[in-house]
Amino acid sequence: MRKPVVLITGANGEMGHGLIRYFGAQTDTQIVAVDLNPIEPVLGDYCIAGIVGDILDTNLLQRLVSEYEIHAIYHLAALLSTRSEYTPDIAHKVNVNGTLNLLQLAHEQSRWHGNPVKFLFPSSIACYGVPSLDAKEKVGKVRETDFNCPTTMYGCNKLYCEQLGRYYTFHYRQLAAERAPSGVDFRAIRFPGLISAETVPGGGTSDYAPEMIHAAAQGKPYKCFVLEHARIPFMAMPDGIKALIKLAEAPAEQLTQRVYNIGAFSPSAAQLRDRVLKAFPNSKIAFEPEIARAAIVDTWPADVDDSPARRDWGWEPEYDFERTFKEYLLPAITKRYRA
Ligand code: AKB
Repeated sequence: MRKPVVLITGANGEMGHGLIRYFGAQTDTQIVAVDLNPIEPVLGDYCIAGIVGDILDTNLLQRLVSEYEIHAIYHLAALLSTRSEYTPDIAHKVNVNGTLNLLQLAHEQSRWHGNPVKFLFPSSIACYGVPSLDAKEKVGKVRETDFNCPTTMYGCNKLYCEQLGRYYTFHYRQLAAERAPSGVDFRAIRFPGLISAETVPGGGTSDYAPEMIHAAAQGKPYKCFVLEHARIPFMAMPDGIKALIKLAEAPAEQLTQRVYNIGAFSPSAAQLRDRVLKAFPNSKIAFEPEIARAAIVDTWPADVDDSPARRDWGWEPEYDFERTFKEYLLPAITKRYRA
């Protein structure tokens, strides 16, 4: 008998940690976790299987299909924006071909067990490409359909995968003689920069915020790679996890779109520095911008219009800027580095 499971790819990453802990606390959810590296011991206990493998490996996907009955996929595996700029061809393979493989797997699973397979996809603020700083200041909160002209490979990959998800959900094989729905129920969130107390991200361009905080908590100096004026939306990781779960649970008929912005707070890099200094007065934070990398941040909007998410599935962040520091980051990070 195959076991009904939730599949999580990129399980060792920042979001995987929070999600696996959440599902691990639900007695009725069995998790299969996939990552390129061995599943971290703190996560392994929550999973019925931790599989080391590459989402581009069709043998791995066959193995998953033969052993498990997959009802939901949280496809978190991706090469982030900075890393993708160094190896755009690999980024395309992982971010696009990997997602296509999993959409196909979701379709096959649905055909097999006869129920829709929910496909949760963390998309990104990187889908936007605001043409100038001037426009960024003037435009205010951007809607999902605005400025869909990303300048990064990662942004292009995420934007295209959103379209693939929509295609599988609504238009799959529309010319087939006996057309049937694919069974894929795709839902995506365009996440802002996420800040976790537990993990430090790698290879992203919004990394300056979590890096600055984690460095200060460890008493290490930090050189910030963007300019003081840089401003994009950020979010505390618990809110990010909550959003994915809420979107997954929303009844399909309530969703007026399949890709949603969500926002929480939008500090400038200087405001982040000031808040970190308030918490860790001895920390040494300097601004030494890497011009090309900083320029990517300047193409991402300063704020997003998340009214569709609020209206359709009740999105509301619990953590604003101050609460993120006071009630989430500082207690957890201080404990983590004291230990
Ligand atoms: C990155 O910086 O690449 C990611 C993102 C904004 O999606 N954190």
